[in-house]
Amino acid sequence: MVSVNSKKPFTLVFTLDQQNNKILLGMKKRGFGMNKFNGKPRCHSFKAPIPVVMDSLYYPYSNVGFGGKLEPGESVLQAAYRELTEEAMIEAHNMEKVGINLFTFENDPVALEVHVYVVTQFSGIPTETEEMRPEWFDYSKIPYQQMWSDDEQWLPHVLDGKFFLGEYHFAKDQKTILGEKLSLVSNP
Ligand code: 6OG
Repeated sequence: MVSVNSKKPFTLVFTLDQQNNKILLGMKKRGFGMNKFNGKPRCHSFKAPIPVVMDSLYYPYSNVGFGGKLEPGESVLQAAYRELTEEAMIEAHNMEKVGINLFTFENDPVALEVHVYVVTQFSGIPTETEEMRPEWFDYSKIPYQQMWSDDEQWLPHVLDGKFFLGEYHFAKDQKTILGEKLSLVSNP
């Protein structure tokens, strides 16, 4: 879809309470995706907070999953466990890979390769950290308007038990999707 010079790996973890159909999101308080709810991903080259040119009606908050970049010598899976503990203060007992997103941005040769995981068993109580404020949401009330624009397209399939491969090319405003491709795989 777009030519990139390099890909940087990130993790993004969604913790699910499958008995009650709830998903744990984090209000990101700083960094890339600040004021979005996320499962949690991160990128080195975008550490600076997004300037306030963001449309505050469109992104009043940033709700995200939990995750981030890899530390030296760390595998993607190890990073996923570590990030969830660092950001939500819980310890995952399982970690299932449910998809991969490749994010590219207008005029940026660096792509983000975000590995998405689901956790269904954990110990501890989600607790606010310097970076994130965790909150449980019903599957039917996920605040997509406060999340990255791509989430609404692939996250429902994750909740439906599918494995996905996504590619999203963003405009400079970091919310307009200029190009996209989503493939679903039932049994990878
Ligand atoms: P730090 O910068 O705090 O973590 N991330 C994205 N997540 C979604 N759903 N869509 C995007 O569209 C994203 N771009 C980045 C990956 C960055 C976190 O944000 C995620 C990381 O978990 C562009 O290290």
